[in-house]
Amino acid sequence: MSVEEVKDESGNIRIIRATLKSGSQCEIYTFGATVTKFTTPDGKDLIWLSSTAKLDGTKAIRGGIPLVFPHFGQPIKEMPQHGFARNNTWKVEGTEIKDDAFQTTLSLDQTMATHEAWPFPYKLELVVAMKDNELKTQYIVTNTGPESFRFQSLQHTYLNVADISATTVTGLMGQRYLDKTAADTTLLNIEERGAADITQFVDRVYVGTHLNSTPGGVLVKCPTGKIRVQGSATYGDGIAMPSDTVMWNPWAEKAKGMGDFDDDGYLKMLCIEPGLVQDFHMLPAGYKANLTQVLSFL
Ligand code: TA6
Repeated sequence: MSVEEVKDESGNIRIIRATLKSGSQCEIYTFGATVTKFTTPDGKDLIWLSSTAKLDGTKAIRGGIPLVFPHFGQPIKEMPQHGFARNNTWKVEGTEIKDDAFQTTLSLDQTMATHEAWPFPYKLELVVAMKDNELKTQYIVTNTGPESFRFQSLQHTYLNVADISATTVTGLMGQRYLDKTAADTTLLNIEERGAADITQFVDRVYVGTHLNSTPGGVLVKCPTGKIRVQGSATYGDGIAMPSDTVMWNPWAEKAKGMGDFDDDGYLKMLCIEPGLVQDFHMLPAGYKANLTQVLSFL
């Protein structure tokens, strides 16, 4: 097993690469604390990364698991889409590796990144824990200031499904969702399909899914294999709270319209994104909100 830290000319860590004894690998850019790779012992790439993604810090990385905070989309017009967590360099707090497990923690706070439209003291932490066939990412928001603030957070996970036409998603039947492609994006629809397929542009927020309450989470069956996505959230000292799940595939036209998204990338990826995004959440002074994702290769 090994941990490689790629540093810039100032000696700051830019990339962390870890390999377990089994051969499982993960890669994390300190820019945005963006996980860009997770491969299993038999070489299955679970994470999709656009070949045209900017990896030089000039914009958020297209692919991997970008982190959204303090808003999802652009409800605060003065702030960039999806906030500032994904386009700033985080600090590596610590790393440990054993034969069969790797863990690292990265952090960001208001002394490193903030915005006048959202001027609150905060701390973000991303705890990445890799085992042979599992990648757990805990995304923790802490209000370190004297007053409550409102926020949204999300793990914008790009899965490598290899072929979207041979991909189905199970575990969402009966869940209510907002359809951002519809004329009325405020309507709550019901997912009626046991095994949802993706055959066009899809952008929807399944609300209150609290994925770890779904038996076995959401299961993505695709040529890469069976990928389980479990999302859950706790508040304060571990009070379970409902979390949401975003499903997104831009499809052909929108993929072509993004300079950092491979034109045919929509055929190989699907975003399944655990988040706290249906609306803003209030976080009192001193409180934490922990949004956890567990990616498992079954
Ligand atoms: O994944 C949901 C979403 O909000 C989509 O509406 C789309 O905008 C996507 O995020 C990508 O956003 P980005 O700013 O990374 O291009």
